Amino acid sequence: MSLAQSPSKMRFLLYIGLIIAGCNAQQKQERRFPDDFIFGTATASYQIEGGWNADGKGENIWDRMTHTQPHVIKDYSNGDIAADSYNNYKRDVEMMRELGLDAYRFSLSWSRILPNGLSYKINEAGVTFYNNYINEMLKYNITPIVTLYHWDLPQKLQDLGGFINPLFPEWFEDYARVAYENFGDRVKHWITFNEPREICYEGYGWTTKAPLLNATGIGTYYCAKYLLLAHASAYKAYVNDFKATQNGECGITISVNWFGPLTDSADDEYAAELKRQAEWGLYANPIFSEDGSFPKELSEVVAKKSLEQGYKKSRMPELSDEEKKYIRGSSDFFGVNHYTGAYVSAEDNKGNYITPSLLADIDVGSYVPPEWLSSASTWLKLSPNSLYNSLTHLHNKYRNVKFYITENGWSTTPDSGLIDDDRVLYYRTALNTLLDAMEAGVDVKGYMAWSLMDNFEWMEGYKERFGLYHVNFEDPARTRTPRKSAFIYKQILKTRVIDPNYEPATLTMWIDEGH
Ligand code: GBH
Repeated sequence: MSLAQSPSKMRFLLYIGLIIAGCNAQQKQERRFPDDFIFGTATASYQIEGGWNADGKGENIWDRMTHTQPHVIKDYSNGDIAADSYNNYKRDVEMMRELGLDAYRFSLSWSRILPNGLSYKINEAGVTFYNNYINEMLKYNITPIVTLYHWDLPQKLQDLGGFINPLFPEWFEDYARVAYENFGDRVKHWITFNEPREICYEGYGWTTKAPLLNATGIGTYYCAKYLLLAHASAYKAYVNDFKATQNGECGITISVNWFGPLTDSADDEYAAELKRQAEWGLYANPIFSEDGSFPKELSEVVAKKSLEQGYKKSRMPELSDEEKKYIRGSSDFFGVNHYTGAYVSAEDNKGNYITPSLLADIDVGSYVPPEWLSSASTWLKLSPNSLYNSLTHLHNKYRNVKFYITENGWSTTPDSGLIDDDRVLYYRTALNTLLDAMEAGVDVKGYMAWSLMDNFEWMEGYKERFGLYHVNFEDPARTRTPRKSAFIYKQILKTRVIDPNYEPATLTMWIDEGH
């Protein structure tokens, strides 16, 4: 008798099938983000606000650079108007409600609040703008997460040497206090700096960010030292004078891409370790490690090469025991900006370096498999598991640290339309490996997608788009339109589950009840 002729056997198999399906569903159910996990999106002041000289705002290093050297920006553009969030902030918050965000990470423009950078003169209109923005979020239960510094240093402070001036920590602490005093009754999550590597290496040690200092070999290391002291000063100011009454937390955000060895040879392992130390260990080690020093192997190679090059002492400054103690432990959380990864080799694909620099100091090569999916940005590929590898590595290295993913995202070209399936694939992949990391025991409290909307992408101008919402920069109203990825992200937030098959029925947005 065949199966089809036996109804009872059929019923039995069907029943077993249902149990298996049920177990699978249950397993899927377990791959949930916890209810108290914070989902948000991130932006930065210069990239979205515009209003570059509105209502008393002072000039910053991006205003100065884009106005005096427009050719350094790919499309000769600037952030004078950007997405005009200075005037569109209510629409921004409406988008947050459409997505159902728990939180929104944005940064304060230092020179909008303190036009000269110094705290003796407060621009009240700037304070009012941020009060309005924050209050509008709070009206709808959206938690503000505030970055004090996302690259737009007041020009007056740059004129005095910026991060390389030993007074920098004092200036930054004074500014941080103004922010805590004015917004700390409502803001409970503070991030001092966004991406020290991009500030110090790209801005001071190279020419891929303002102020294009190109002080190769020295700028990066001195900037790192004073940035860390400034971070610690702002952290201590919060802990000593605000935390008891305001009850918030304060940390730092560091860019952590994953660098693993190309082969398992000892040389490649060492090369990868050097690369990680140069990329983020330089900034993370003094804060999160137990000994509080600059990373060992990196310090050794810089010292060795400096002597070989005829310097009397290492180009990397020391941290005194007192300074180490001051910096160590100065963060309530580790904010991770993660985008991609690469393999590192001791021998292959190395650069040809003429002058001393951070890259010449480590002198390693990197390799990106050609099959990794490419975005609109040359540096950004979909590297499978790189978020998982980064988080588990940091978790093992710096014990008991709690993490937020403060940025993660994907770029498309300006003309690529609203159907952004690559971005959808990127987010689903990243969020799945984030769940893997959490299941492996990494304490991650939240995740911010970069970015809420298209914005001024630094040296790339408006040529690369990271938004869940498309922004029409040709339109004076800077109209914002959700991409497909916005609907996918919304669904993940709502269900706390990544459904690989979910497709939005329409690309028309709405606000759910209660948002
Ligand atoms: C983040 O940096 C920033 O915090 C954010 O403001 C930015 O919009 C976002 O990424 C997207 O780029 O072109 O080869 O010179 C991420 C780290 C470091 C990635 C600089 C791009 C340029 C490499 N970024 N890097 S290259």
